[in-house]
Amino acid sequence: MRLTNDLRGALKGRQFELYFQPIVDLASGAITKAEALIRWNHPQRGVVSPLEFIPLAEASGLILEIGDWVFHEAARWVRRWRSEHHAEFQVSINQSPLEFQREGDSYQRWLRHLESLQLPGQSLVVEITEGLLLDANSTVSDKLLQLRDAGIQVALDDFGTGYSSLSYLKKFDIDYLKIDRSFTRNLAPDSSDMALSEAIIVMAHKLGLKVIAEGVETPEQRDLLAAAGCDYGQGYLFARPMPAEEFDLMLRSG
Ligand code: G
Ligand code: G
Ligand code: MN
Ligand code: NA
Repeated sequence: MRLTNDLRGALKGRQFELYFQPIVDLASGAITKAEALIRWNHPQRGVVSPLEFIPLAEASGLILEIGDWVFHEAARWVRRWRSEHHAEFQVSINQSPLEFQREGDSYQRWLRHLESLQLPGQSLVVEITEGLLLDANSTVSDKLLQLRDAGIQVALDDFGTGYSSLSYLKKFDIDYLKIDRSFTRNLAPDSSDMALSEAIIVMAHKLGLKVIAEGVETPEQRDLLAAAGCDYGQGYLFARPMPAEEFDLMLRSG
């Protein structure tokens, strides 16, 4: 397929760009984290969504190189933001199920790279989806342990959309739950989505996890989440995903 062919040249051609979206501490309003989101600036088609090219990258095996590129870019920027903005700043990166289950010593190499930058593992969070944990095989458990050994944290993305079994939450060491934006969208006092969000937050806290609400678009949603004890918010209310330089300027301007 032509797009897959183009994808092969995209890394060398420097056509990928890492965007960042702020994650806000709801109690203080401070930006203490960011999610890294990849973009492909295709020379003819313009911006291609990861929803379109990540599956192609997985099918062709290119996902491994792309994932490494994302990691290196994320590490470069989090180093800067930890030294210039907030000492505990974290950047989260997304890993698709196939990518997460890839063979090899990737986290060992990542850890060595972080060490060379004098960054602790806690600078990074890896976002995975709950489906991966539901039918967790030994590769998945092993990868989670490797991350843990490296000090890299783990977030469960799109939480609440997938499965009803929650037993994996006690089985695996997870640091963050990201409440899916389908819950945030219809938040209102006494709504069922409000009840579900509150229940997720209480459960997460009892298990020692922090909660990030995705898709926060209005001050009302932010206030309801904050009142429910949600730790962090992310969404268009605060900012859309933006190029790293722009994100850097935003942090500098306070
Ligand atoms: O930012 P946007 O809405 O375009 O992201 C669309 C989807 O692509 C999201 O599900 C997101 O998790 C995924 N995605 C974004 N960046 C990356 C990445 O670097 N690697 C992987 N595997 N998925 C990503
Ligand atoms: O699957 P994942 O949660 O990684 O994807 C994050 C996606 O959500 C990104 O594509 C990002 O662009 C999108 N996004 C971020 N904030 C908002 C928001 O407030 N509203 C909507 N509709 N999408 C958002
Ligand atoms: Mn995500
Ligand atoms: Na999500």
